[in-house]
Amino acid sequence: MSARSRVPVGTRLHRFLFEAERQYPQATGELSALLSQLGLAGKRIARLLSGAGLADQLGPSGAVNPQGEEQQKIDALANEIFLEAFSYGQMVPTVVTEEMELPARLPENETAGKYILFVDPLDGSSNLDVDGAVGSVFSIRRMMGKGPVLSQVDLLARVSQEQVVAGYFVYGPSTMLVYTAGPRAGVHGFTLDPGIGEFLLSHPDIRIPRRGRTWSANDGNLATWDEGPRRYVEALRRVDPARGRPYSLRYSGALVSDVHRILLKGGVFLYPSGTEMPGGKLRLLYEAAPLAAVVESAGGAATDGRRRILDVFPDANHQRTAFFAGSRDDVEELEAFLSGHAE
Ligand code: P6P
Repeated sequence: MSARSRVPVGTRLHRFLFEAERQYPQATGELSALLSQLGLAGKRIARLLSGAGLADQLGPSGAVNPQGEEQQKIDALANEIFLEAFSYGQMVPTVVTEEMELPARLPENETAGKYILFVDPLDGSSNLDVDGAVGSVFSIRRMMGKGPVLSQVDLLARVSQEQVVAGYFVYGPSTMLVYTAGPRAGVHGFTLDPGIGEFLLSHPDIRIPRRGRTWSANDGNLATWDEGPRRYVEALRRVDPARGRPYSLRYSGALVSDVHRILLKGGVFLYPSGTEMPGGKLRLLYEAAPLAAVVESAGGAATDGRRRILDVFPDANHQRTAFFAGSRDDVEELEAFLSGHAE
């Protein structure tokens, strides 16, 4: 029996991982250790967010992040929380984070650490001023270079190379952890019980519906999009009962929240390139790639419009990408528009 069938809803994350590792005699326990450190960061950020409005932690920090965007105070705090969570444990000597131009080095782990954490500590933080859902996105990959400093070998490797865990926290009415340890391991969702400070299994073995009824994108940018995605959305809007159309638009402006909805309910998320964002807006390494890993492990698809996101070889830590992800049939149809084979 797989671990999934062995542990019921409500099982603690630690027990779930214990049962999952029993399936693999060669398991080292490192995945459990990494997820435990990730879980600590998620819990601390959830607690931070719950009172941010009262502690004058909202609003701009006065700094600008590597993307040239105004950094929110809370972005900097969330970044520190991730760095602290991995500062020990001899696992992660290097962190590529949206909030820092260069990779952060964690000196205590430089003798033995062999994993790189790629993280967007707090995505969609501008939603916080209006108490909207936000998220953290992470991917952890095993180093191939000699380390501890991120080498070109690791930087230029395919984004899914040696990826041991990828996922996100979504901080909404509840706080959830959703992760995949690879296509064969499935996607599992855990909900934080703040009363005991534990993530409990709430969504075992998430499978994305093959087709949905919603599309998620910033409709205000439509006129600036490349032609393919624009014509696809126009098709989604047409009345076509046989195809369950028109689809409904659901867009919060926080990537994690929007993709989480698509993961559970089906449909398609689009952030295309266009005249305003020629290379797309979303970051490849710590936004698109981890979410693509989750969506694909749940049976969906994720592309940059030309190839699977997980097949992309990056050129730089903070590079951006066009991003389309969701139900397999919906993405397949979108790709026909992108390639000009559909009207
Ligand atoms: P727009 C938030 O700033 C973010 O990076 C993602 O969370 C979100 O999907 C996107 O940007 C929203 O961008 O152009 O619609 O405001």
